Amino acid sequence: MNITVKNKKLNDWIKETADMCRPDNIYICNGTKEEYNLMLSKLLENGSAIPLKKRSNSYLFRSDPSDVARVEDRTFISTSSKDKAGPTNNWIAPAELKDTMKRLYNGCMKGRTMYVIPFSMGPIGSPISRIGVEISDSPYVVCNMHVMTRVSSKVLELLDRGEDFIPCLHSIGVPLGNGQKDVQWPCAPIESKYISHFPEENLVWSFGSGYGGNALLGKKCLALRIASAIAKREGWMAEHMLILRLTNPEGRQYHIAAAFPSACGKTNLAMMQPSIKGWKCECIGDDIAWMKIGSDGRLYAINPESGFFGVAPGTSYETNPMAMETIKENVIFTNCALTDDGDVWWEGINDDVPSHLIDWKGRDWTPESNTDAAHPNARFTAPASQCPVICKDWENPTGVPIDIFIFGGRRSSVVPLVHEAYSWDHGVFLGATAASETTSANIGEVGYLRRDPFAMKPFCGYNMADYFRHWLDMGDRLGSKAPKIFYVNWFRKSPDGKFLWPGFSDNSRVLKWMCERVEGKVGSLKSPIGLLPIEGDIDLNGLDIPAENLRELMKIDIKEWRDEIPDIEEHFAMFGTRLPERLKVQLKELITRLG
Ligand code: TSX
Ligand code: MN
Repeated sequence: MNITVKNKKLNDWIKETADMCRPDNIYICNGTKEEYNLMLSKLLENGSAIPLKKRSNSYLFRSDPSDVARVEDRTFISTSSKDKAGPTNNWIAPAELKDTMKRLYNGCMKGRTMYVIPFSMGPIGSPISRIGVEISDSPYVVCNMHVMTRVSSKVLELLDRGEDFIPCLHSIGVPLGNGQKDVQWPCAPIESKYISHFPEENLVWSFGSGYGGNALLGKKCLALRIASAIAKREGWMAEHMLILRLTNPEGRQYHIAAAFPSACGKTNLAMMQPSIKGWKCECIGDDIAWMKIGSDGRLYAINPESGFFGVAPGTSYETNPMAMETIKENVIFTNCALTDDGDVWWEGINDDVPSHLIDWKGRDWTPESNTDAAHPNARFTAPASQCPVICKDWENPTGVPIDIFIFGGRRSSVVPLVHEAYSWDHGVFLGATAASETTSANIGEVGYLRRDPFAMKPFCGYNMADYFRHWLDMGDRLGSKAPKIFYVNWFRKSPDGKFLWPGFSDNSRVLKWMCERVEGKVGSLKSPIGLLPIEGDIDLNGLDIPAENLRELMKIDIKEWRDEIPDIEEHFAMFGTRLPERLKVQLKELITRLG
């Protein structure tokens, strides 16, 4: 061991874990550049990292083809009773799951180094931040954690002074025999992968995968699943939301937090640059928001992460120029294609397709190949500080006061461009019933409607019905200071299958309308599903869009909406008697308004 640790809980845990996993060495991380370079030199040496000539200090990794995404059916919320995990989570009793996993962990780090990674989610020392420690046998995980979280000896100092932490244990699950050569991306077979959460004791155990959310335990495991359970107990919120700041031409700032299911362009919205004159947009976070009620009674949000772990395919100067600028240097790419001149490439990056590439599986690829060159879930890991429009307050320990919540989904019909909730309870109903049509980016059948309440279905660390209740409780506490709630759909299509709304930068027009609603500058029209913009109130200056398109975008078809009801009822039925009465009331009122 390279450093002595004074925190007793941490020391005991390191010893206990080493006794179980039996690594050859133990290394305590300090988050320095030298340490990052040391990890990379190991990864370069065994051929796991490919240096990119075209991007300074940037590397490409290729995962095992079986280890390319989060594994939802291998993800467990292990609470004392199945009811506490609820109908949207996989559950195994803690004793049984620990027993199974201890057998897997037994000797799993032989021939490897065990890295102890102390990290802070949120600015170090912020009252909203939390400390975690990840133990992992993957140097790739160490590098990614350096970018995505605050890994630092300052965190160790806080621990030494007795601060508590959330233990996150990770192993790729591939011990090495004496002198055995490592493979490029070691991982365990799917049936021995486990992404386990013990929210009653603030503990994460992950085994068998080296990829993203399965392995970078500060993100989905700690900052969403464990944090959502802590937040419920302590009266705050851990949400799957981007955070942005909009500034109007008079300099008034509005802070927006927005939740979208996958494949809706959340990172694109987080870094969006307005097309309307005089309005400014800055990014605070693209994935997770932790929010607490401040002494003034308003809701304050921080981004617990320090980097972007973004989906590469589809990212371009057209869809997200600020992301493209962010990923020019100091980036870890995973499962992208490699160009002959030493750059990365992916589907949708630009219009010219190279005549030759090495694909994400390491094979020669040409435009005639009928496979993707980059994996659809290929990623970039980049420091948030490199984003040209990162907000100067993105690391403010107090957070930013949220004015507006947005929920959304991808719907080719039925749902209008924007509507506003009648009340907090109605807004919670909109979040609880949020739905998106599946795309090729999802697994399973394309184009069917999937309910993803608050975009939290894969990330809520306890019973989703109790989570709905928590949202209602937060509204009661916030009272008149509660953010306004809106629902958007950028993806409505005309009967001939064309997108009706230009999206991207022009979404600023919709956000502007929301801000003017907050100010009371514009009115609204009552409809059965919520409040709609009055014609002329959404700023369409400089936008060439037929009036007919706009009417189509805002159209509420009563029959189509009545047809939605059975699906919402079925969705709610899953939660049984645990579903809050106030959401049943919202459903009844919607049915009544639809007549
Ligand atoms: O991210 C998207 N956003 C949010 C941007 C801030 N995408 C990409 C989704 C895939 C992840 C969108 N796609 C958006 C959007 O608002 N809208 C659409 C649909 C669309 C696609 C192409 C066009 C228009 C709309 N092109 C032209 O109109 C030329
Ligand atoms: Mn996410």
